[in-house]
Order: sequence, then C-alpha cells, then structure tokens
Amino acid sequence: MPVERTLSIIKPDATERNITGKIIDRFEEAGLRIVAQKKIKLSVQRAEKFYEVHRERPFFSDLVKFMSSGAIIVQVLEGENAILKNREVMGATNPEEAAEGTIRKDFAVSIEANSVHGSDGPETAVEEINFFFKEEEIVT
Ligand code: IDP
Ligand code: MG
Repeated sequence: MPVERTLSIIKPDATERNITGKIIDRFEEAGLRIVAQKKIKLSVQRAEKFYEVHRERPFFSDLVKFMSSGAIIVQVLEGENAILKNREVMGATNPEEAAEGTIRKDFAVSIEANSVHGSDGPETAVEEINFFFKEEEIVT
C-alpha cells in the first residue's frame, strides 16, 4: 500500500475540551505518524478560504464562525493509505451516523462541532497540506 500524507485538523470544540491527546492517540494507534503539527487560530478570512468548496452550502457561514472561534491543531499525518485510514478513524461527518470506536462517535458534539477534519482525497490532501505547511516544516 502506498505511503501517503493527509491534512488533519483538531477542531475548536476538541481543543476547548482539552481532549487533543485522546484524539492524537487514535491516529497513532492506527499507524498514522505526525510529521508536522502546529496550534493556530484561523481568521474568518482564512477559514472561508479553507472551506471555499462549501461556500454555497447552507451551513457555510456557521462553519466558518465555528472554525475561527478558537484554537485548532493542524497536522500532517503520514502512513500507508493515510487518507482513507484517517477518514475511517474519524468516522462519518454526522456523529449520530459514525461507527462505534471512531473519533466522531466518541468525541463529537454535533454534525458541525465534530472534532476533526481530514482530507478527502489525494488532490485535496496536497492542496490542504500546502495551505498550512511549508515543505521544511514536515519532518519524517
Ligand atoms: P467532512 O468533514 O466529513 O469531510 P464535509 O461534508 O466536507 O464533511 O463538511 C465539512 C464540515 O462542515 C463538516 O466536518 C462539519 O463540521 C460541517 N458540516 C457538514 N455538514 C453539515 C451540516 O449539515 N450542518 C452543519 N455543519 C455541517
Ligand atoms: Mg470534507
């Protein structure tokens, strides 16, 4: 299986509740390695840009408000099949539909405040990693 990189975000609802270590443990237990990480706060403008593809969705402005409301941890995760593996560990967008043992099932507050973001494919992974990190900030 190919070694891939994916962009992960631990969202404001999780940093606020001080459960980032519990979430990171799920990634590491699944064989994903943190090769870059920083704690930041997004401006409204940066959050709008990151979620540009959702601009026409009814939840866009609430999502931008939420994602810029507090600290987030952005990470590059690396491992075999990392993009899909991370999505599996995260669980479905709506925690009510997320499988047992997934991060969103165990930690999410709502469909919006669902604790984590993960890239959804190889192209978005590259774009999203480049949105937050320079190559020299990624250390394997
Ligand atoms: P994903 O994070 O599982 O890839 P997307 O459809 O890409 O889900 O949506 C991006 C984010 O927008 C979700 O993680 C969630 O925070 C928020 N979101 C998605 N659907 C809804 C909704 O129906 N109501 C409120 N927020 C939503
Ligand atoms: Mg998505």
